Amino acid sequence: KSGFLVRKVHADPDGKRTPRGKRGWKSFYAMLKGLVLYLQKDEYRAERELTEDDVKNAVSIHHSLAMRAADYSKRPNVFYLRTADWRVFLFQAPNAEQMQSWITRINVV
Ligand code: I3P
Repeated sequence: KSGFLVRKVHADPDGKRTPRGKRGWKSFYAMLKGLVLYLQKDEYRAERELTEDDVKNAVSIHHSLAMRAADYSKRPNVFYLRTADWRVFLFQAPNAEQMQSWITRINVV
């Protein structure tokens, strides 16, 4: 599965609140491959090799949980991703259908 997602980092490993200045929304082209969610900052290019940033931004979804961010009302179609090391991301999908599709695909693996 792949598509555009806008990401906000809410908590760093061990659930520590991500500090000010690092909490902004950023747009990515996301690709779910196996147990890894790759987030590419630049325009999507299938042939491209992974950059250092791609590796840094990749998220392991092994033992993670995705759920609709019912308590977040500033933007529509937002879901939480809580990872096994207790990081928390918010991701905004382009529409409700895409949001549900990402949640389902992340939780099924
Ligand atoms: C953050 C940025 C986010 C905002 C966040 C700010 O600033 O403005 O958009 O979240 O508020 O800290 P920075 O880019 O300097 O990190 P919202 O869009 O959800 O308001 P927060 O600290 O209350 O999460």
